[in-house]
Amino acid sequence: MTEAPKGRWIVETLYEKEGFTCAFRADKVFHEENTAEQNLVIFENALFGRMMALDGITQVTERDEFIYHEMMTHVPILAHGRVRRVLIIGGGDGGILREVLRHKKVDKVTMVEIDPAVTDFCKKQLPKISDGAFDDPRLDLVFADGAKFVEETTEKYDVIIVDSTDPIGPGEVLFRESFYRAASGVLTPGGVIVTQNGVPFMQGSELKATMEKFRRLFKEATCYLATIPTYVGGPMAMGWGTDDATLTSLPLEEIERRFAEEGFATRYYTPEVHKAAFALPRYVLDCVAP
Ligand code: AAT
Repeated sequence: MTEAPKGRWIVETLYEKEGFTCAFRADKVFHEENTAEQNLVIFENALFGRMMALDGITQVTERDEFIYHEMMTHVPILAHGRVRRVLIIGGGDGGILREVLRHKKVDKVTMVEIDPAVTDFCKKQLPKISDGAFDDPRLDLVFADGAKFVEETTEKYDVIIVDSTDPIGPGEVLFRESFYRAASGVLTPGGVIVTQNGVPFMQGSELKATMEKFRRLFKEATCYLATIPTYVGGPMAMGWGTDDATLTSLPLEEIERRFAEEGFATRYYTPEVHKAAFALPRYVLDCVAP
């Protein structure tokens, strides 16, 4: 074995109990603290650029964030087609917000993040991720627990994007049936909820659990896939719940027409990728279907 290059290694903790890890060399640490909610570290890595880990789990990197943020946002918004109001749960780095705001027809975005320190330090140390999105007048930024927010709000949303941490720590409540039920109650008719649902090759039971709950709450419960290199272990599943079962079978030409009308450029999302993302391998289908 060759000797590893010197420097501090940030070791991914997500699958440590199961006997697997990977590590990122921190060439420079910009910020590290135990916030009221979690351990936060923002550092520079030679391959992935600036990145943030929470409780030892990679959350976002400058190099590959576009894949996750584009797919979590443009798939539900373009599939729905008439989105004006969006609720983001989590997403403190501002990447989902940046992509949502590219949709001209969206006139209000509520973002509910539990940890103000994430937003604060991402604005300072990872400004490329939000790219000015926090200054947009369409934004209503709320610092609160997303599960509590959906129980209490009287507002309705066309799309809910749950950009949460894994079901460990503060994100755990965002995988409970009570949260999904309350979230379904704040959707407008035909609205869509999408959720960060982990990498099914590694976290299949997590996807299975969400899908069981979604099947009890929505006419259509499925997921779609995108491969994000730093969420290691294969493609990530994005949970999909809606009462409008036509949204996943839109003709390609219709998705193309809606995307062209928006007129913005993407680096991962294309209408073909959008449609294909709902094609699921057998081992993923086994998590989705009973
Ligand atoms: N944009 C990709 C980054 C994330 S971060 C997920 C965010 O969810 C964090 O900012 C965290 O503070 C916030 N969060 C956690 N729990 C709650 C809660 N209960 N209410 C509101 N916000 C919350 C996603 C990374 C995915 C990692 C996959 N392994």
